[in-house]
Amino acid sequence: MKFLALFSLIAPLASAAVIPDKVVTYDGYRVVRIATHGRGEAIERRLKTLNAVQYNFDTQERIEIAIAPEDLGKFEKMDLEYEVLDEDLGASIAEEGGFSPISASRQIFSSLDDLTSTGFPDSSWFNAYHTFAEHQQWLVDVQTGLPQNSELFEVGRSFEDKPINGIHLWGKGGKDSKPAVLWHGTVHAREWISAMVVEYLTYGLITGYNSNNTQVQKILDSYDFYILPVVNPDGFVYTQTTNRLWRKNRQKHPSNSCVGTDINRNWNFKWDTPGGSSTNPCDETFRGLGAGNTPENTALTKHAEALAANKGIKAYIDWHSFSQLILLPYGYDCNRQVDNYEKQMSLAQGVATAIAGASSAKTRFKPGATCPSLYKAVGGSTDWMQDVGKAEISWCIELRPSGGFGGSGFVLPANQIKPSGEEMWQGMLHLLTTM
Ligand code: 0X9
Ligand code: ZN
Repeated sequence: MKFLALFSLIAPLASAAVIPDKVVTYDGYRVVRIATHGRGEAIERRLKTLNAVQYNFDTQERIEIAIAPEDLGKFEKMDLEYEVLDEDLGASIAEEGGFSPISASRQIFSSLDDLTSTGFPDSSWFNAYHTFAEHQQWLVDVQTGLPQNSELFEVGRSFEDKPINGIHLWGKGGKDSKPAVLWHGTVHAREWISAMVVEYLTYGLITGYNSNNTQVQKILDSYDFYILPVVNPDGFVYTQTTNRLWRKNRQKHPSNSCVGTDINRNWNFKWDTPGGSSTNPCDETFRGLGAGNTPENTALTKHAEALAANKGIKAYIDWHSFSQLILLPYGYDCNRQVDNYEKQMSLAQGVATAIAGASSAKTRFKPGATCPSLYKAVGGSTDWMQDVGKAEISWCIELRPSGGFGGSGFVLPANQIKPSGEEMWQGMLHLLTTM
């Protein structure tokens, strides 16, 4: 009786207290590539006993995984064939550098209206990674560079009620008068380079238009751009406060304590197809309890539907990292080819050539259809945009580094932001002038 009374006093207190998640430092984590020789699933099961984060889902040939220092001994005893990709992931995260945590004076803003411009940004923005609050401010600031031909918009709110917003740019003929070019960045929280590259391209369009660059003017006169650098704000903030390698959103699920849904498995197109997503809320590719049931996906779908119903979607690009790939649909079926495959492939090859020509480093990007060239992925954005959104071009671009690693996968040094942006600018100039 006494115990019950005490318990009923403590229980509400315990459930009211929000215990913050433990911060993961990744100090001493070793990233390895294990050769699986077709035994991927069995090896994956053994690796699940370790405190580790898996990077890839196509385990036929290899598994790339970051292993916690306390489990390195246990891993060695598994006697697997492997190579070391990163001796100390924590050290790479430190080298990524330049990121300043959200300070009390710069909280997450509830609305864009709360922000006033601090002036048109300079290119030093691209010397470092930034907080979500800074990305929001940057949109406000960059918009002042093209006040008559741009506006900011919000497509909806995240699970934690953060704004999912973007910038709309247009040229001659006024807003919403041309077919849409739609760009999404940072659907996967840990893929930080994607927001920076999307912003580099935005910066190029605005500065190019203003400096009377005829090529850029022609592009903006031909298409309405809808650019959303961070479509998964909750996940993105979580990578900066708690866990650098978080991928999903931060949605809670009834009757399961694991958090998060992969927004790129949640699109309402062939969502039920088995094999290209997970039904387990604890997995990185959890598809959600229903198609389109993430608040982020609901907002993005509604926005894309409106563009499709207006002047149509000319080109959609979902910006991810890493592996340096230009991925065409389909992800859900390895045997189905898009109707305009020749056109999309030849454009993608042109983009890859333009990227390689952008610097003496000759960065290689490989074009191909998602399922045959990467893996089966169901409920992905590009399949939806192709078949439901009726986009003419629908790609997922996996940015730097290459699959061979040039840093540590998702953790790319900040001094690679500008080169990544520049090569992609050359790639996009090709696409936007020839598509
Ligand atoms: O698995 C994914 O969602 C993407 N790769 S990532 O390593 N960035 O997670 C590939 C997505 C392929 N495209 C679609 N399925 N739409
Ligand atoms: Zn991704």
